[in-house]
Amino acid sequence: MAISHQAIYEPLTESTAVALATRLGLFTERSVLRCKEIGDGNLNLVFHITDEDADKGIIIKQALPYAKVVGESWPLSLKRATIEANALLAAADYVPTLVPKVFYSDEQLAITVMEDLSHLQIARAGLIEGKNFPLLSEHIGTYLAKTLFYTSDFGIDPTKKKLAVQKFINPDLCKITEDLVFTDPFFNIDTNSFEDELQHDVEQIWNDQLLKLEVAKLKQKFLTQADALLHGDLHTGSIFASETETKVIDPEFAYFGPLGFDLGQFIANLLLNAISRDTNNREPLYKHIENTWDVFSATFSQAWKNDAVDLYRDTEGYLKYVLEQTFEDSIGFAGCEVIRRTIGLAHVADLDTIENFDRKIATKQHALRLGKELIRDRKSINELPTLRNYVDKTAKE
Ligand code: SR1
Ligand code: MG
Repeated sequence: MAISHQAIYEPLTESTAVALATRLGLFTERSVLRCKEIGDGNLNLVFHITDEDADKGIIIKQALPYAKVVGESWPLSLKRATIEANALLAAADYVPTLVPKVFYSDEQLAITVMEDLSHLQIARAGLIEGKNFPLLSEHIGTYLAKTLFYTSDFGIDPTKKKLAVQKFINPDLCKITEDLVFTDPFFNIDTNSFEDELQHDVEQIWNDQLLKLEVAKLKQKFLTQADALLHGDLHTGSIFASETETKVIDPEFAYFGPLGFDLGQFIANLLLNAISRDTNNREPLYKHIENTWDVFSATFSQAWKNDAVDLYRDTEGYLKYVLEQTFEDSIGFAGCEVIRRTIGLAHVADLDTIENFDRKIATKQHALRLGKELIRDRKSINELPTLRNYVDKTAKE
């Protein structure tokens, strides 16, 4: 469905966004609409349109033809809006309560119109305030298990899967991750951004050939291993949450990639929040990390038992092998994410908003040591409860 097949791309303003919402019939003729551009991410415009009398709202998200965080010098394909709308629709097939409803999308205008989630809070912001969102890991473990299993060759016919791989080819956004997560932080490249006080720690990373070999292996998986349809950017800023609800948003980085990647990014962002807290407030984060895996592996195993399409499904040891490899990879990916969120282009507020400067630098040094250990030791970390020991053992030099 398109507004007009001749629609020509131009960035919306608050008033053209309202006109579009009215034209789409999403509000009544008599509605008095308010609109605010609320995009605080790195890439897109996000308009929140409300009809206060009817207590109703929508979100219109529009991709810009460049990365907002850098400016027009960094062009980006508008196709990511279609990828995002399609990824939300695909996830809704398996976890309809865990993603926003999509009302409309338009490829030419690069827009997605979706459910207003403003009654929820971005999980990262809430975690920084000290909230713990008790159902977060139950929901994300379920989201991951179902979206990953049912888009993989374990859950769908391999011919259908190859067609889906084609639909989600997403080179521009993958390139951002290839550079910003897997490459730039490990080399002296000018996208990196860190305090002078971290120069020595960062140079240690740039000079650590064994570490770089392990990151190269993880990058190779990201480049080549088309296991399942990933969210592709599953940090805590891509999740809306409350005490009772969780919604995964923003899958514009979606593509077919390795099973452990989304898990790793989610775990990493929980770890980053954990180390930003006092030691006695970290337990809820550790519990969330452990529960994410427990729910993921139980739900994935159940889906395998009920719905696996491959004749090898009953072969002793195969499911165990898949889960073990996913676990190991997720720990390595988590290590890369922890490092890039500390010294790369795109930081996290969990670390950057620590007010005391010395504590901020010490926490970032802790993050770098933790990230390195996760990458190096990912084969021997075989249970998530062990992660808290890694957080403790890397707390001090
Ligand atoms: C230029 S985009 C920077 C980062 O923001 C997105 O949310 C992704 O995490 C990306 O790496
Ligand atoms: Mg995003």
